[in-house]
Amino acid sequence: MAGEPQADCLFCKIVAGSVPATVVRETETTVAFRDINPQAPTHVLVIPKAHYPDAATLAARAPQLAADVLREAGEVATEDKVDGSGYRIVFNTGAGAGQTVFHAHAHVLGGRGLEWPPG
Ligand code: D5M
Repeated sequence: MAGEPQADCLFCKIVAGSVPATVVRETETTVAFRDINPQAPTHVLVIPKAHYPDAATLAARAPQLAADVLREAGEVATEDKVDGSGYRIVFNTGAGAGQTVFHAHAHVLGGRGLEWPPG
């Protein structure tokens, strides 16, 4: 069923606490934790606690939860003090775009200059 925990999902395991993560924020519906392979001084992942495979599916099936993820991305940027200099919220969607974990997540990147277009 949509949103149900998946036994083989790494981020569901982080939500459950069976895989450790450096959690920076948690709400009733979301968790934010530092990326294990940071690409910028601030590199935090914001995930819904419920399992959806990607951001588009999350937005279609649970729009309030998608809004929660976006709001938390902004809160992370404020807490890490990268909101003033500018930051990027990225949702890699599909393997061809670099998605490797198929549990919806926002990358929050900041603390350095960010080029456009991204690679
Ligand atoms: O992003 C998936 C991201 O997940 C990638 O930047 C590494 C990160 N990752 C993988 N395992 C962990 C753990 N255990 N903790 C924290 N971060 C992790 P994607 O957009 O799917 O490529």
